[in-house]
Amino acid sequence: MAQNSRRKPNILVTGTPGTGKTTTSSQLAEATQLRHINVSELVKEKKLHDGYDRETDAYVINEDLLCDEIEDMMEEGGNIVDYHDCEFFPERWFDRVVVLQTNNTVLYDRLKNRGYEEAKLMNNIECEIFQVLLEEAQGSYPEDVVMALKSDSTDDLARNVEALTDWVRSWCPMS
Ligand code: DAT
Repeated sequence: MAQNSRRKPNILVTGTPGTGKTTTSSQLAEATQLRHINVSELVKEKKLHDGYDRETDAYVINEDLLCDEIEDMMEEGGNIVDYHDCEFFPERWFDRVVVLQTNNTVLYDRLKNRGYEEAKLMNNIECEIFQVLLEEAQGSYPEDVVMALKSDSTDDLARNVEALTDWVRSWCPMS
């Protein structure tokens, strides 16, 4: 199915863990009635993984199984996909790729509160400092599709949800 045959847009919300993907996606889904696909939850629930990796303290996602699982929904449109990796999805799936970014000190506190141990915490802070997700998104999707949004405060959160809601409402299938 061609990209512009979707009746509603698909949005990828990506960023380092803790930048606010799930919070932003769920508020955006509520405001727009788009479907929130929390990839980490889906992978666990439907066992779309190749086991648990103790070293990274995370499931080893099976990208093919995941893409097969959500393909029909993505072709139909109207999805907000929430995940900290963005490189393996088909480029044609997304009309907008949002990269959330958070100040290091703020992110450190959020991940500490989440109970991350030091090595995992520092890995993620480094990932944020080097803007890894932004570079990956820019390397995987067209320039005009990718946007970086600051997600430090609840004001940022409200502003981002509002701006994205406006974008969804003005999105036109033939654009
Ligand atoms: P992610 O899905 O990127 O891992 P999250 O949505 O679970 O992040 O948010 C992590 C924590 O930070 C959670 O307690 C909610 C809070 N949070 C997220 N975005 C925020 C923002 N813009 N301002 C203040 N707190 C935020």
